Amino acid sequence: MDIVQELLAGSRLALARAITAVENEYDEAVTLMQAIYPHTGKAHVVGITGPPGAGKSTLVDKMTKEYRRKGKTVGIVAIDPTSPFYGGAILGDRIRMNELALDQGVFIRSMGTRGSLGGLAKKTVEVVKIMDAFGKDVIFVETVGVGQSEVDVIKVVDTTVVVLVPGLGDDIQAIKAGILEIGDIFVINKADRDGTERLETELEMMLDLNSSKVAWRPPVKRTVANSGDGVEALIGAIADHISYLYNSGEFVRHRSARTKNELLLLLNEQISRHVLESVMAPGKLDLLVDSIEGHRQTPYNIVNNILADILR
Ligand SMILES: Nc1nc2c(ncn2[C@@H]2O[C@H](COP(=O)(O)OP(=O)(O)OP(=O)(O)O)[C@@H](O)[C@H]2O)c(=O)[nH]1
Ligand SMILES: [Mg+2]
Repeated sequence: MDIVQELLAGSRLALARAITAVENEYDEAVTLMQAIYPHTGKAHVVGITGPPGAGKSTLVDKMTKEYRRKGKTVGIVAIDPTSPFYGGAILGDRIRMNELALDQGVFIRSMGTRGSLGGLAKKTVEVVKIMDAFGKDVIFVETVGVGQSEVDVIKVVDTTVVVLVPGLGDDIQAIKAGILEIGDIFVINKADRDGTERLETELEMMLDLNSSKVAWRPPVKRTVANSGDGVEALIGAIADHISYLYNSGEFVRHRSARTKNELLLLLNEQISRHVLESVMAPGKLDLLVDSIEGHRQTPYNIVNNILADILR
C-alpha cells in the first residue's frame, strides 16, 4: 500500500511521514498533495493567534480535551515562533501537550519558521490538508500574531480566534494593528487578572464601531485557560461561528477565497523558487550587484532579463 492509501486508512505513521515529506519538500510531496486533495474540505479549521505568552497553547490544550469528550478528533499545527526571544516556547508546548500526544484521536505537529523563505504559509496549508484528508474533525493552527507570515497563515482557516490578555499597558494600541479585522472571535484570556473589565469594555466598543456593516459581530469571551474556565463557552462560540458561515452562505464565499489564496500561494512559491534558483547560483547575485553598482545595469533590466529567461 502506498503512503496515501495508508493515510486515508488511518495510519498515524503515514500521516507523520506525509507531513515530513511536505515540510522537507521531498519530491513525492507534490504527487502526495495531488492524491489527497479530493479527500480534503471536511475539517473545521480554527486559527488561534495572539501575542506571545497569551495562553494560546493552554487554550488549545483545554479545547482539544473538550472536543475529545464530544467524540471529535483533533489535529494541532503549532507554528513555532522562532524569533530569538521566544525560541524556547516550543519545548514548553511539547511538554504541556504531552498528555494529548498519547491520545490516538489527537495529532500534534510543530512547524518551524526558521529558514523557510515565505514558504511557511504554503506548508501550513498543506499540513492542514493532510490532517483534513486523514479525517480530523477539528484542526487548530496556533500562531503568534506579530508578523505578515502569521497573517498569511490565518488566511487558511475557517474561524480565527484572537487571544488577548489584560494588563499589557496600553491594551488597545496593541490591538489596533489589523487584528480587529482578522478576528471572528475574541478571547480575553487570563481573565483572573486585573484589567479584564477595562480591556473588555474597550474591545466591545471597538468591535461595535468596526462591525456595523457585517452580519457577524465577533463575540468577546473571557477565559482562564489553565483552570479551564470559559473554555466550553468558547467552543460554543466557535460552533456558532461555523453555523453562521453555513447558514449565511458565507462558507462557500470564504472557502473560495481560501482556495484562491492557496492557488496564489502555490503559484508564488513556485515562481519565486524558479527565479531564486536561477539567481542564487554561487556568485551570481554578487555579480549582478556589482554590475548595478558599476552602472552597467539597473535592477529593472536585470529583473526583466531573468524573467524573460525563465519564461522562454
Ligand atoms: N494566570 C493565568 N495564567 C495563564 C492563563 N493561561 C495561560 N497561563 C499561563 O501563561 C503561560 C503561557 O501560556 P501558553 O499557553 O504557553 O501561551 P502561548 O500563547 O501559547 O505562548 P507562545 O506560544 O509562547 O506565544 C503559561 O505559564 C500558562 O500556564 C490564565 O488564564 N491565567
Ligand atoms: Mg504556544
